[in-house]
Amino acid sequence: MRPHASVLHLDLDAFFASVEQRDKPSLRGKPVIVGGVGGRGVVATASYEARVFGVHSAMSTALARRRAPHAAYLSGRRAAYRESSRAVMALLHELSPRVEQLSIDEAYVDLVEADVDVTDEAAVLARAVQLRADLTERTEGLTASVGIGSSKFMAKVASELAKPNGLRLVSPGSEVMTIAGLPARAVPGVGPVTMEKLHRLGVETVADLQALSLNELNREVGRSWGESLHLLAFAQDERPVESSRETKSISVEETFERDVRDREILLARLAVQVDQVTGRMQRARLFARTITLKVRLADFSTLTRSRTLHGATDTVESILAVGTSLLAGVDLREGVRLLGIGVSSFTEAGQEALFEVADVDDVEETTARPAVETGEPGPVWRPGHDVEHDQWGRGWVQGSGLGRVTVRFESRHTEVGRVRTFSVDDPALRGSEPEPLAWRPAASDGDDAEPV
Ligand code: TTP
Ligand code: MG
Repeated sequence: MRPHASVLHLDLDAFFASVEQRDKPSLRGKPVIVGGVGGRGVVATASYEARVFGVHSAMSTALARRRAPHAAYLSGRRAAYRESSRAVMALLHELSPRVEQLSIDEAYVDLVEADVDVTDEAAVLARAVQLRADLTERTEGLTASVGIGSSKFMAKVASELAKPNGLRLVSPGSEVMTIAGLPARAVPGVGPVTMEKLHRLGVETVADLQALSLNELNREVGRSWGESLHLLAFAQDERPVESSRETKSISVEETFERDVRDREILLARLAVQVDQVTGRMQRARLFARTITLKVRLADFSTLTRSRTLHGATDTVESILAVGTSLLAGVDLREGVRLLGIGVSSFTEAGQEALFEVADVDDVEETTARPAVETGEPGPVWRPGHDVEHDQWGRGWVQGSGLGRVTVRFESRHTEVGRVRTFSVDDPALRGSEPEPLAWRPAASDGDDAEPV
């Protein structure tokens, strides 16, 4: 924990949905859901207007359609999201050289290296107000929530409390009180596995966690994690803001006080480790194909065992299953000093899947089914995608099917537009790139520099 509130966390509001509302005037103020639109699709995000109906990320689109039948369902335009993300990250780099990007719409900024006096809270707040205004201008209408605190943990909590479209600074001294009422899963590193263990101890909130003795905690979750958890419950978080580099692997390992021969104990530790690794993957929106188990035996010999899967994953279940089977091949009679698990060979495949068209035999979709799913020739008229018409100009696909495509002719800076229907092979109509931002990346901002 730092003496001043000098870590900033920024998270764009309903990011993909907000980009859609920005570019489609008719959807502003309306429920918008972005994700897989096919029968087996999953919601990537929902606008705040759609969240009122109980629609949220990772829910099946089928369930979302039952809860919010009148919402707009769009299949997503990654190029548009990437461009806005890049514009925001560039803005953060103008604020401070130390920016740690966590995902496409989220980053930490170290204000100690920014041109602001971190001992002056009013000055820090003024700088953040400016940042949010600059962001909205540069992205032509998006909003972000910003939290500032004395550690990454506090900055993240603060931005969450500020959501949506808000700013919050947690002053040094008020941290422990601020987090007390939050659910324990707000603590960094606490995933479903740890949460299950904590439930066994009757822990629901951070306050419950604060009330546990270190001994109780260690007994349930293991010593090294127990100690960190105990400190985190009192907002003691020393993690530095690390400038992002491309993430090549994510791993955790643990050295035991005494050599362990009991397979059950090792499996329990492995489960906690997998929980932490998948938490980090999910926050970075990464999916891994290679899983590596590391075991150091009592004689200091170190074994690594890897398996590469056909498809990429980010789930606790699948990574734990591989880890468990790799551990099954290790002779434990010697005793284990250190156990670790790592993942690598990252893809964004899981996220890719959100945008995939559904299987051909899915029958749910009728109006918004892209041509490719019905076996029709011609371009894919996915809902939400950009088109251009010789006479009517720029617009977006509202729906398609039965050889017809419905287009609304409007764009970022126009009034709400009119809807027209065309034959899918109308030569005057074609797919288009998203309308670019006026902002342009500096020449050196190549794609390679992006962690997501
Ligand atoms: P989030 O920041 O988690 O969500 P959000 O920006 O939509 O909403 P909030 O205002 O609560 O921050 O994720 C950022 C974007 O990442 C989101 O708009 C869509 C995408 N995403 C996925 O593709 N899959 C997911 O499972 C999640 C959670 C997000
Ligand atoms: Mg967000």
